[in-house]
Amino acid sequence: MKNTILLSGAVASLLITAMTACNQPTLSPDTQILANQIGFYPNQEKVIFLDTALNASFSVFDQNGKIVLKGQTGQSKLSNSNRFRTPVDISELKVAGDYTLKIGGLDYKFSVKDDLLKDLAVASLKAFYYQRTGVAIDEPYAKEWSRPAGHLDDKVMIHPSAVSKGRKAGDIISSQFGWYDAGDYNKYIVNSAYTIGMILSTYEIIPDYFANQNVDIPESSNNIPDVLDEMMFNMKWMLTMQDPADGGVYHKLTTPSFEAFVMPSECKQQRYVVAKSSPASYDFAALMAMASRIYSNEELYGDFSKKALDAAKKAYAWAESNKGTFYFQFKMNEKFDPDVTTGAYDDINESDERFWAATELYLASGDENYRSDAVAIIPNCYKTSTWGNLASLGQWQWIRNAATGNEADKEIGEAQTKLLQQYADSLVDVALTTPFATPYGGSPMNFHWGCLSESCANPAIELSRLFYLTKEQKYLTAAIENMDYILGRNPLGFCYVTGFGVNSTKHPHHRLSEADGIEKPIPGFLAGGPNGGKQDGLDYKTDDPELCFLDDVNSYASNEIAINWNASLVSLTALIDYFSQSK
Ligand code: 9MR
Ligand code: 9MR
Repeated sequence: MKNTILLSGAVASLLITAMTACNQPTLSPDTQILANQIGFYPNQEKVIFLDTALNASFSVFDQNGKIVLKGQTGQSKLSNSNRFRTPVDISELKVAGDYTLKIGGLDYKFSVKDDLLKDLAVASLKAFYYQRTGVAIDEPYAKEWSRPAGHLDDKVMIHPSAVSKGRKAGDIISSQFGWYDAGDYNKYIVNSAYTIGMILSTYEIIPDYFANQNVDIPESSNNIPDVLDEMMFNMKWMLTMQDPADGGVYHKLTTPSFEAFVMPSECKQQRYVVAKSSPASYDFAALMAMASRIYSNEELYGDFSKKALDAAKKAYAWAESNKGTFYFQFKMNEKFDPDVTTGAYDDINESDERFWAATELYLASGDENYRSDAVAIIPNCYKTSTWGNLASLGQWQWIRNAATGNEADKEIGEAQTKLLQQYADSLVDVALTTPFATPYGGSPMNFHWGCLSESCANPAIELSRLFYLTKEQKYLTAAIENMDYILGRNPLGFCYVTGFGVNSTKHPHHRLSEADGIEKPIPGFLAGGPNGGKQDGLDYKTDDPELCFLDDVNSYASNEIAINWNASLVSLTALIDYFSQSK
């Protein structure tokens, strides 16, 4: 039955009187109510779920105790973990305010407001500030999470795997700044390039949203959007990872093994740059070319743009003549000492990295050679990106370029838009079938390492991009549904972002949060999410992939945080917040 807004006429009131007169089933007091714990936008879909099967009427009260909406539960669906989920659709409530839902004898409080995700958008970007290496994280910006500088990286050693003309094993270079990758303290080129590429691609869609955002970082008072300052902090480090002898880019800067859970200033292990790789070099080339376009204002950024484009061309040229130079940590350790056992970001398919790089180099330079490299390997299907498969970063640029490019480019862009549309439509269709009525979460395959970013937020970013192009509401609605999932509309009723919601990640696998002696985790970080792979060997007490999550500091398979996952959160919150304003 369709919900009925009270005050909408005599017929509606009669109907409501009839409904309330019926005997209503009551819910057990421990029934979970599963919903976005931050709330809802006035003009967007609003659905709250019950963790059980129920057919009943409900009422929504405003703060004065007045009934503002009455309705009936929707159809219950069975989930993978064999539980019924029942939707309570309150979308017709369109006035900002604080409300109470009453159903089956239970109360649930929620708010409806504009700018709903504004604070989350700021916090998810501020998270990058907390990850900064080589500088003190100061009290005025960081509050209780301030800390002294660590990992100055002014004496980084050339690992024997990274030897080249002019740099022998054991030589010392400076490779300062940049962010910690994740829960660990290392810095990885592949993931850095991907992270910034994702965020800059969002910046390009809604630059005015970011121009108005104050993240409260040391650079906040300059004339540059905070997001561009924060990305620059890591790009400056990335530029030091290019071997001046030949343009190739070191795969990572790392300690031989992961540090203990201690603060950065207590870490003493020697740090190394290790082997150059072609995927890292292509990723670096792509990002630097992209940044050369976005940071082209010389008054604001000096000669960064020229330097970045030059670095991009050299990295691409190196990768072209060293195709297939993959990072095989195991093989590297057989040949060289010390052994390195930290994150590998190993990827043995580089055609997507090459495609992204050639695309960005073409857009930045106009050089036809890059264009033909890109066009020769342009994908014929569209799927959202991950750190290891980031073709859609390039495909999206062709789509954007359709509006301004020449006829031939326009044709390519339009063909790619069709592919994006097919992909987005498939996501919208899936949402009709899943227990939480979200595109994400219907299949056990959805729950893997980093899934909330890669399979939940990232598809939602593609949906938001298509909404931006078409203004078709169904795409934005589906994107918001996945955001709802992250923020509590899920089997565990859990909000997977630190510092937000009423029941959220408190013990992320994050050295900075764990070692600082502060009870609250650093806010604004997205956890990897439920992961049926259980690679950390912990006892999850269940085999249902959608439930394989532990808010435990040792759970690196489900509860780590990472810059690329936060790039998804930054992008999705900003896009949704921008597109959902009713003003
Ligand atoms: O802390 C490490 C985390 O950042 C990685 O994602 C994870 C997988 O590579 O490894 C974590 O480190 C663990 C290591 O692999 C095994 N010993 C325990 C370490 C800390 O929990
Ligand atoms: O995000 C990465 C995930 O896709 C891989 O399955 C996993 C194991 O190789 O590694 C993840 O990346 C980790 C990186 O290697 C080291 N820093 C922490 C990252 C997040 O767990």
